[in-house]
Amino acid sequence: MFVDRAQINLTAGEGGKGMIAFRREAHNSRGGPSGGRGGAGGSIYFEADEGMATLMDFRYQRDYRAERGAHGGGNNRTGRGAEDLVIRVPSGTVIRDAASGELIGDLTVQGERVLAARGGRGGRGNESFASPTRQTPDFAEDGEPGEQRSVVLELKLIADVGLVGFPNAGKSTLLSRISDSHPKIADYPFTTLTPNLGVVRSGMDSFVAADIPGLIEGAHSGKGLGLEFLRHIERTKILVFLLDISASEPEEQYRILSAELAQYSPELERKPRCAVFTKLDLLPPDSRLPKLENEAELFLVCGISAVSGLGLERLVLALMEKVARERAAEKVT
Ligand SMILES: Nc1nc2c(ncn2[C@@H]2O[C@H](COP(=O)(O)OP(=O)(O)OP(=O)(O)O)[C@@H](O)[C@H]2O)c(=O)[nH]1
Ligand SMILES: [Mg+2]
Repeated sequence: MFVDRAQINLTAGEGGKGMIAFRREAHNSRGGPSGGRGGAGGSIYFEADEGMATLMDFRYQRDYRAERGAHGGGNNRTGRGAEDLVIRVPSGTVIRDAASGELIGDLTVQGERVLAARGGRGGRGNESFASPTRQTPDFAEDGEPGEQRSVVLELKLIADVGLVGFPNAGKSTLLSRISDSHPKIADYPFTTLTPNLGVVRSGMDSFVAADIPGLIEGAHSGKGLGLEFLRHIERTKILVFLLDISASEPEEQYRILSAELAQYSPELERKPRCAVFTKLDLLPPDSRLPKLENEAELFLVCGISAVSGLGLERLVLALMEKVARERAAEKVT
């Protein structure tokens, strides 16, 4: 459900044949050899295109071929190399060899390119085979065949909303309560080892939320599991900071998380964000929520209990509305 997938076949271009030719000379019907080399066959590349959203096109067209190189000519002329074939795929596409599973590329940034099937080299013409002992070689090479392989394309769904928080803050629990995803939940830190995605629905609308492994102080420099996964939230529209109200100093958690994200990338710092205090059921009813620094920058501060369900509906509605607004703003620009 979360992954768009397609398998396609690539055949890079064959190299052009080497030429067999001889110079014409008045006194000699067979002058020196002059057959040129064949041109290289076209290679096949994949290129990330942020304008594409799905791998649908690849369901309809499965075979991709690059052109062959031109044959070599007389007078030592090398055949023209064929043009490369560039296949555009949505950013976020991972490309693997279908047979071996080998990773060929993981294209994330607009315009990023990877070579997937190399074109064959052109064959040598007979001129290349001349030597003092073999002055009139009457043979040439064929071009090399182009590389041929099947590849699997996988597009990871990009989340609209990223859930960030310390280990054990209740990120996976929240995701499991509001989406169709069933992440592992446990009362020890670092339960989540790789990001989970879930589709959150309300009425006709939906958004995708990602629960990433817990962050700790120093995450931007590689501490804990955080660093590798921060890149998964780089493309979300909004960030939700989950703060465990039963832990000591939840406002301090916010300050640390905020600083970590800022140090990782200014891009993350600019995203609209909200703060959600979790595990409200562990406090006496009517307890006040702690004050956060720069609270005015948050589009929402609220409390929830994933156990009792308190505040979940309101949170989902607020996120849905914010996501819709961000989507609309993106269309305008
Ligand atoms: N009482 C109570 N416990 C909760 C609530 N939400 C989560 N928990 C508990 O808190 C613990 C951690 O929850 P997780 O959802 O696994 O936390 P996480 O943030 O995903 O943790 P990591 O994956 O380790 O980063 C579990 O034992 C949950 O049952 C809540 O609203 N109330
Ligand atoms: Mg988790």
